[in-house]
Amino acid sequence: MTGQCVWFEGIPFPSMGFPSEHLREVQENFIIKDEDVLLLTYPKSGTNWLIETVCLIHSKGDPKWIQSVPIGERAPWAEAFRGYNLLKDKEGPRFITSHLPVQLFPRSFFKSKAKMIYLIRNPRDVLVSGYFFWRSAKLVKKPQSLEQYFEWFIQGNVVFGSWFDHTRGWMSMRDKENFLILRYEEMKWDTRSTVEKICQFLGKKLEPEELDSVLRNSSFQAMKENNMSNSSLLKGRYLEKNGELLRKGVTGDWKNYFTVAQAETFDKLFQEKMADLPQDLFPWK
Ligand code: PPS
Repeated sequence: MTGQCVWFEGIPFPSMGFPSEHLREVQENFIIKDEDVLLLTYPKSGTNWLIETVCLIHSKGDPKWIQSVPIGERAPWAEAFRGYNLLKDKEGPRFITSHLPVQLFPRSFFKSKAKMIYLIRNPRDVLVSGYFFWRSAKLVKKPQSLEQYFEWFIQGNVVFGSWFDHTRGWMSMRDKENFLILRYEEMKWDTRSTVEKICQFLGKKLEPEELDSVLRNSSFQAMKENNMSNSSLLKGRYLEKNGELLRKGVTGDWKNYFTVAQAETFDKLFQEKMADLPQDLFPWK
Protein backbone atom coordinates (compact mmCIF):
# COMPACT_ATOMS: atom_id res chain seq x y z
CA MET A 1 0.00 0.00 0.00
CA THR A 2 2.72 2.44 0.93
CA GLY A 3 4.40 2.23 -2.48
CA GLN A 4 2.55 5.30 -3.72
CA CYS A 5 2.53 7.19 -0.43
CA VAL A 6 3.95 10.47 0.79
CA TRP A 7 6.08 9.86 3.90
CA PHE A 8 6.27 12.34 6.76
CA GLU A 9 8.27 11.61 9.91
CA GLY A 10 8.06 7.89 9.25
CA ILE A 11 4.29 7.82 8.65
CA PRO A 12 2.80 7.11 5.19
CA PHE A 13 0.02 9.38 3.86
CA PRO A 14 -2.19 9.06 0.76
CA SER A 15 -0.50 10.32 -2.40
CA MET A 16 -2.92 13.19 -3.06
CA GLY A 17 -3.71 16.11 -0.76
CA PHE A 18 -1.09 15.59 1.98
CA PRO A 19 2.18 17.25 0.89
CA SER A 20 4.85 16.97 3.57
CA GLU A 21 5.46 20.74 3.84
CA HIS A 22 1.74 21.08 4.56
CA LEU A 23 1.89 18.38 7.26
CA ARG A 24 4.75 20.31 8.89
CA GLU A 25 2.70 23.53 8.74
CA VAL A 26 -0.26 21.77 10.43
CA GLN A 27 1.96 20.37 13.15
CA GLU A 28 3.81 23.60 13.90
CA ASN A 29 1.52 26.48 13.06
CA PHE A 30 -2.13 25.41 13.15
CA ILE A 31 -3.72 27.17 16.12
CA ILE A 32 -6.33 25.06 17.88
CA LYS A 33 -8.73 27.29 19.83
CA ASP A 34 -10.21 26.42 23.23
CA GLU A 35 -13.73 26.32 21.79
CA ASP A 36 -12.86 23.86 18.97
CA VAL A 37 -14.13 20.29 19.07
CA LEU A 38 -11.74 17.67 17.72
CA LEU A 39 -12.81 14.31 16.34
CA LEU A 40 -9.89 11.92 16.28
CA THR A 41 -9.77 8.40 14.86
CA TYR A 42 -7.58 5.85 13.18
CA PRO A 43 -9.03 5.40 9.65
CA LYS A 44 -12.06 3.11 9.33
CA SER A 45 -13.05 3.38 12.98
CA GLY A 46 -16.38 5.16 12.42
CA THR A 47 -15.10 8.71 11.84
CA ASN A 48 -17.96 9.74 9.58
CA TRP A 49 -20.55 8.35 11.97
CA LEU A 50 -19.04 10.39 14.79
CA ILE A 51 -19.01 13.55 12.65
CA GLU A 52 -22.66 13.04 11.66
CA THR A 53 -23.64 12.49 15.29
CA VAL A 54 -21.79 15.56 16.58
CA CYS A 55 -23.20 17.75 13.78
CA LEU A 56 -26.73 16.59 14.60
CA ILE A 57 -26.19 17.27 18.30
CA HIS A 58 -25.03 20.76 17.33
CA SER A 59 -28.18 21.36 15.24
CA LYS A 60 -30.38 19.83 17.98
CA GLY A 61 -31.46 17.01 15.69
CA ASP A 62 -32.42 19.27 12.77
CA PRO A 63 -31.12 17.43 9.66
CA LYS A 64 -30.99 20.53 7.39
CA TRP A 65 -27.25 21.08 7.90
CA ILE A 66 -26.19 17.47 7.38
CA GLN A 67 -28.40 17.22 4.30
CA SER A 68 -27.10 20.35 2.62
CA VAL A 69 -23.38 20.61 3.42
CA PRO A 70 -20.82 17.87 2.58
CA ILE A 71 -19.49 16.10 5.65
CA GLY A 72 -15.92 17.14 4.82
CA GLU A 73 -16.93 20.81 4.99
CA ARG A 74 -18.82 20.50 8.26
CA ALA A 75 -15.85 18.93 10.07
CA PRO A 76 -12.84 19.31 7.76
CA TRP A 77 -9.80 17.04 8.06
CA ALA A 78 -6.96 19.14 9.51
CA GLU A 79 -4.17 17.20 7.80
CA ALA A 80 -5.76 17.37 4.34
CA PHE A 81 -4.63 20.40 2.36
CA ARG A 82 -8.20 21.31 1.42
CA GLY A 83 -9.58 20.71 4.91
CA TYR A 84 -6.90 22.89 6.49
CA ASN A 85 -7.71 25.79 4.19
CA LEU A 86 -11.39 25.53 5.07
CA LEU A 87 -10.56 25.47 8.78
CA LYS A 88 -8.19 28.42 8.72
CA ASP A 89 -10.93 30.78 7.59
CA LYS A 90 -13.73 29.33 9.71
CA GLU A 91 -15.22 31.55 12.40
CA GLY A 92 -16.47 30.44 15.79
CA PRO A 93 -16.27 26.97 17.33
CA ARG A 94 -15.02 24.54 14.73
CA PHE A 95 -15.46 20.80 14.35
CA ILE A 96 -12.08 19.44 13.28
CA THR A 97 -11.54 15.86 12.13
CA SER A 98 -8.19 14.08 12.06
CA HIS A 99 -6.53 10.71 11.66
CA LEU A 100 -3.12 12.07 12.72
CA PRO A 101 -1.03 10.14 15.23
CA VAL A 102 -0.42 12.05 18.44
CA GLN A 103 3.19 12.99 17.60
CA LEU A 104 2.14 14.76 14.38
CA PHE A 105 -0.89 16.57 15.79
CA PRO A 106 -0.90 20.42 15.93
CA ARG A 107 1.26 21.29 18.92
CA SER A 108 -1.06 24.10 19.97
CA PHE A 109 -3.69 21.52 20.97
CA PHE A 110 -1.64 20.29 23.91
CA LYS A 111 -1.74 23.74 25.51
CA SER A 112 -5.42 24.35 24.74
CA LYS A 113 -8.67 23.44 26.46
CA ALA A 114 -10.25 22.21 23.21
CA LYS A 115 -12.29 19.04 23.67
CA MET A 116 -11.26 15.92 21.83
CA ILE A 117 -13.28 12.75 21.18
CA TYR A 118 -11.12 9.76 20.31
CA LEU A 119 -13.15 6.96 18.73
CA ILE A 120 -11.61 3.50 18.57
CA ARG A 121 -12.83 0.26 17.00
CA ASN A 122 -11.79 -3.38 17.17
CA PRO A 123 -8.68 -3.31 14.94
CA ARG A 124 -9.75 -6.59 13.32
CA ASP A 125 -12.86 -4.85 11.97
CA VAL A 126 -10.76 -1.78 11.12
CA LEU A 127 -8.56 -4.09 9.05
CA VAL A 128 -11.47 -5.66 7.14
CA SER A 129 -13.15 -2.30 6.58
CA GLY A 130 -9.84 -0.85 5.35
CA TYR A 131 -9.24 -3.74 2.99
CA PHE A 132 -12.54 -3.21 1.18
CA PHE A 133 -12.18 0.56 1.16
CA TRP A 134 -8.58 0.86 -0.05
CA ARG A 135 -9.23 -1.75 -2.73
CA SER A 136 -11.58 0.74 -4.33
CA ALA A 137 -9.66 3.92 -3.54
CA LYS A 138 -7.44 5.71 -6.04
CA LEU A 139 -4.98 7.25 -3.57
CA VAL A 140 -2.92 4.23 -2.56
CA LYS A 141 -1.54 1.02 -3.97
CA LYS A 142 -4.53 -1.31 -3.92
CA PRO A 143 -4.26 -4.54 -1.93
CA GLN A 144 -4.63 -7.59 -4.14
CA SER A 145 -6.03 -9.86 -1.42
CA LEU A 146 -7.09 -9.79 2.20
CA GLU A 147 -4.07 -11.94 2.97
CA GLN A 148 -1.78 -9.25 1.58
CA TYR A 149 -3.60 -6.43 3.40
CA PHE A 150 -3.48 -8.41 6.65
CA GLU A 151 0.32 -8.46 6.40
CA TRP A 152 0.52 -4.74 5.57
CA PHE A 153 -1.79 -3.91 8.48
CA ILE A 154 -0.01 -5.91 11.15
CA GLN A 155 3.34 -4.48 10.03
CA GLY A 156 1.93 -0.94 10.10
CA ASN A 157 2.58 -0.49 6.38
CA VAL A 158 -0.70 1.31 5.84
CA VAL A 159 -1.68 4.95 5.61
CA PHE A 160 -1.48 6.81 8.93
CA GLY A 161 0.80 4.05 10.22
CA SER A 162 0.30 1.28 12.73
CA TRP A 163 -3.06 0.96 14.52
CA PHE A 164 -1.16 -0.16 17.62
CA ASP A 165 1.12 2.90 17.68
CA HIS A 166 -1.75 5.27 16.92
CA THR A 167 -3.92 3.87 19.69
CA ARG A 168 -1.11 3.66 22.25
CA GLY A 169 -0.08 7.23 21.41
CA TRP A 170 -3.50 8.78 21.93
CA MET A 171 -4.31 6.60 24.95
CA SER A 172 -1.62 8.51 26.81
CA MET A 173 -4.16 11.38 26.93
CA ARG A 174 -6.87 9.25 28.52
CA ASP A 175 -6.86 10.86 31.97
CA LYS A 176 -7.20 14.40 30.67
CA GLU A 177 -10.49 16.19 31.33
CA ASN A 178 -10.84 17.42 27.76
CA PHE A 179 -10.40 13.91 26.25
CA LEU A 180 -13.25 11.44 25.77
CA ILE A 181 -12.66 7.91 24.53
CA LEU A 182 -15.52 6.20 22.72
CA ARG A 183 -15.71 2.79 21.12
CA TYR A 184 -17.49 2.01 17.85
CA GLU A 185 -18.82 -1.15 19.53
CA GLU A 186 -20.55 0.73 22.36
CA MET A 187 -21.91 3.20 19.82
CA LYS A 188 -23.46 0.24 17.96
CA TRP A 189 -24.71 -1.65 21.01
CA ASP A 190 -26.15 1.35 22.85
CA THR A 191 -26.25 4.33 20.53
CA ARG A 192 -28.57 6.38 22.74
CA SER A 193 -26.29 6.20 25.80
CA THR A 194 -23.27 7.05 23.66
CA VAL A 195 -25.00 10.12 22.23
CA GLU A 196 -25.94 11.16 25.77
CA LYS A 197 -22.32 10.73 26.81
CA ILE A 198 -21.19 12.97 23.93
CA CYS A 199 -23.82 15.59 24.89
CA GLN A 200 -22.61 15.60 28.46
CA PHE A 201 -18.98 15.92 27.39
CA LEU A 202 -19.79 18.82 25.07
CA GLY A 203 -22.13 20.48 27.57
CA LYS A 204 -25.18 20.16 25.31
CA LYS A 205 -28.70 19.44 26.46
CA LEU A 206 -31.19 17.84 24.07
CA GLU A 207 -34.93 17.38 24.47
CA PRO A 208 -36.07 13.75 24.06
CA GLU A 209 -37.46 14.36 20.56
CA GLU A 210 -34.22 16.10 19.52
CA LEU A 211 -32.24 13.11 20.73
CA ASP A 212 -34.56 10.79 18.76
CA SER A 213 -33.89 12.84 15.67
CA VAL A 214 -30.12 12.64 16.19
CA LEU A 215 -30.40 8.85 16.39
CA ARG A 216 -32.71 8.59 13.37
CA ASN A 217 -30.64 10.83 11.12
CA SER A 218 -27.25 9.35 12.01
CA SER A 219 -28.30 5.73 11.52
CA PHE A 220 -26.39 3.64 8.99
CA GLN A 221 -29.37 3.64 6.63
CA ALA A 222 -29.96 7.40 6.89
CA MET A 223 -26.28 8.11 6.26
CA LYS A 224 -26.21 5.73 3.33
CA GLU A 225 -29.09 7.64 1.75
CA ASN A 226 -27.60 11.08 2.47
CA ASN A 227 -25.46 12.17 -0.49
CA MET A 228 -23.69 14.71 1.73
CA SER A 229 -22.37 11.88 3.93
CA ASN A 230 -22.23 8.66 1.94
CA SER A 231 -19.03 9.25 -0.05
CA SER A 232 -20.85 9.64 -3.38
CA LEU A 233 -19.07 13.02 -3.68
CA LEU A 234 -15.69 11.23 -3.55
CA LYS A 235 -16.42 8.96 -6.49
CA GLY A 236 -14.46 9.62 -9.65
CA ARG A 237 -11.48 11.54 -8.25
CA TYR A 238 -10.75 9.53 -5.11
CA LEU A 239 -12.91 6.41 -5.22
CA GLU A 240 -13.80 3.87 -7.90
CA LYS A 241 -17.47 3.66 -8.85
CA ASN A 242 -17.96 0.56 -6.69
CA GLY A 243 -16.28 2.15 -3.63
CA GLU A 244 -18.45 2.39 -0.53
CA LEU A 245 -17.69 4.22 2.70
CA LEU A 246 -20.84 2.79 4.29
CA ARG A 247 -20.23 -0.87 3.56
CA LYS A 248 -21.87 -2.94 6.34
CA GLY A 249 -21.63 -0.93 9.55
CA VAL A 250 -21.51 -3.91 11.91
CA THR A 251 -19.28 -5.26 14.68
CA GLY A 252 -17.39 -8.53 14.43
CA ASP A 253 -17.35 -8.76 10.62
CA TRP A 254 -13.69 -9.88 10.86
CA LYS A 255 -15.00 -13.33 11.89
CA ASN A 256 -16.31 -13.74 8.34
CA TYR A 257 -12.87 -13.09 6.82
CA PHE A 258 -9.99 -14.08 9.13
CA THR A 259 -8.64 -17.62 8.95
CA VAL A 260 -8.00 -19.39 12.27
CA ALA A 261 -4.27 -18.78 11.79
CA GLN A 262 -4.80 -15.05 11.13
CA ALA A 263 -7.02 -14.76 14.21
CA GLU A 264 -4.30 -16.38 16.32
CA THR A 265 -1.56 -14.19 14.86
CA PHE A 266 -3.63 -11.12 15.55
CA ASP A 267 -4.41 -12.12 19.15
CA LYS A 268 -0.75 -12.71 19.83
CA LEU A 269 0.27 -9.38 18.36
CA PHE A 270 -2.46 -7.55 20.27
CA GLN A 271 -1.21 -9.12 23.50
CA GLU A 272 2.39 -8.18 22.74
CA LYS A 273 1.60 -4.59 21.83
CA MET A 274 -1.24 -3.69 24.20
CA ALA A 275 -0.90 -5.93 27.26
CA ASP A 276 0.28 -3.13 29.55
CA LEU A 277 -2.85 -1.02 28.93
CA PRO A 278 -6.03 -1.65 30.97
CA GLN A 279 -7.94 -4.26 28.99
CA ASP A 280 -11.31 -2.65 29.74
CA LEU A 281 -10.28 0.04 27.25
CA PHE A 282 -10.92 -2.58 24.58
CA PRO A 283 -14.37 -4.06 25.23
CA TRP A 284 -14.70 -6.14 22.06
CA LYS A 285 -14.57 -9.90 21.68
S1 PPS B 1 -12.70 6.85 7.03
O1 PPS B 1 -12.58 6.67 5.56
O2 PPS B 1 -11.47 6.44 7.70
O3 PPS B 1 -13.09 8.19 7.42
O4 PPS B 1 -13.85 5.81 7.44
P1 PPS B 1 -14.65 5.79 8.81
O5 PPS B 1 -15.80 6.70 8.71
O6 PPS B 1 -13.71 6.00 9.94
O7 PPS B 1 -15.13 4.29 8.92
C1 PPS B 1 -15.98 3.69 7.98
C2 PPS B 1 -16.69 2.56 8.71
O8 PPS B 1 -17.69 3.12 9.59
C3 PPS B 1 -18.95 2.55 9.27
N1 PPS B 1 -20.06 3.50 9.51
C4 PPS B 1 -21.11 3.24 10.30
N2 PPS B 1 -21.40 2.17 11.06
C5 PPS B 1 -22.56 2.19 11.74
N3 PPS B 1 -23.45 3.21 11.69
C6 PPS B 1 -23.19 4.31 10.93
N4 PPS B 1 -24.07 5.31 10.90
C7 PPS B 1 -21.96 4.35 10.20
N5 PPS B 1 -21.40 5.24 9.36
C8 PPS B 1 -20.23 4.71 8.95
C9 PPS B 1 -18.82 2.22 7.79
O9 PPS B 1 -19.85 1.35 7.37
C10 PPS B 1 -17.42 1.63 7.74
O10 PPS B 1 -17.35 0.33 8.31
P2 PPS B 1 -17.52 -1.02 7.47
O11 PPS B 1 -17.17 -2.12 8.43
O12 PPS B 1 -16.58 -0.96 6.32
O13 PPS B 1 -18.95 -1.07 7.04
